[in-house]
Amino acid sequence: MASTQPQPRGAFIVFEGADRAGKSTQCQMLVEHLQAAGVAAELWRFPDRTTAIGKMINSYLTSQADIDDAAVHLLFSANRWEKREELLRKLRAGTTLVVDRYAYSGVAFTAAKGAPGLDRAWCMSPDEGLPAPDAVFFLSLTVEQAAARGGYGEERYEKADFQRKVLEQFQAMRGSSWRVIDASQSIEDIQQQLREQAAAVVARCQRGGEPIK
Ligand code: T5A
Ligand code: NA
Repeated sequence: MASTQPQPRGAFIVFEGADRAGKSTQCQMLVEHLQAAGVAAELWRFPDRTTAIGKMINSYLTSQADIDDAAVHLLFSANRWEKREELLRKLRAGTTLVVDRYAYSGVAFTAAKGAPGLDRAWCMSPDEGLPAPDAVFFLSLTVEQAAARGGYGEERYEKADFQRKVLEQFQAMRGSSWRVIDASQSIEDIQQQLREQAAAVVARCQRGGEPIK
């Protein structure tokens, strides 16, 4: 009979939040902290702009290419699917993955467009079957607070009205694995809270998390 004993493995931690909430800053700091504490950990990000699909996504985000809304949504999802095997391999080998954006961004940004036929249910379907994270750290920041951070950048989605709709979509997806962190605090205060939360998730997975699928 196959063993159903939980196996020790790495933790799958995802960071989400609207643009400029501080995700990349905090992910980087958290991975360095985990590594310094002797935890095997890697920083990943989506979109992964280094792959062939990722290069198409980058052209779209920087407005060098126009791509149909449904088609680009499927590209963002495909960019996660092409990393799935490696992601599972790393987690099973005991490496904790700290991932800067994942499928929730995929759903939130496309559904926020309000395009006919591209409702949240449609947006979620291509990501069905991807591994589910052990924890989602949602960095919560209002559009006004984000704008006070020097404003949005030049990329396609970095507009206040659109970001408001993105935040509504994220709000509708909050689940039991989500931890909402007030991202208007200082970088150090946020990091301290994230370290405590991450330590608990990593320890749980090291003891033997639920099998990752
Ligand atoms: N997207 C993504 C989709 O449409 N579908 C998908 O499936 C996926 C995965 C690119 C775009 O792609 C979309 C969403 C995005 O629009 P990206 O490459 O992750 O996604 O976006 P970036 O532009 O790199 O990152 P963000 O704009 O989201 O910013 P971050 O990472 O949240 O913020 P960060 O850390 O770079 O900080 C922003 C600024 O604020 C300062 C930092 O120093 C920096 O200047 N800052 C703070 N200032 C004050 N207090 C704090 N606590 C601060 N923390 C950071
Ligand atoms: Na970022």
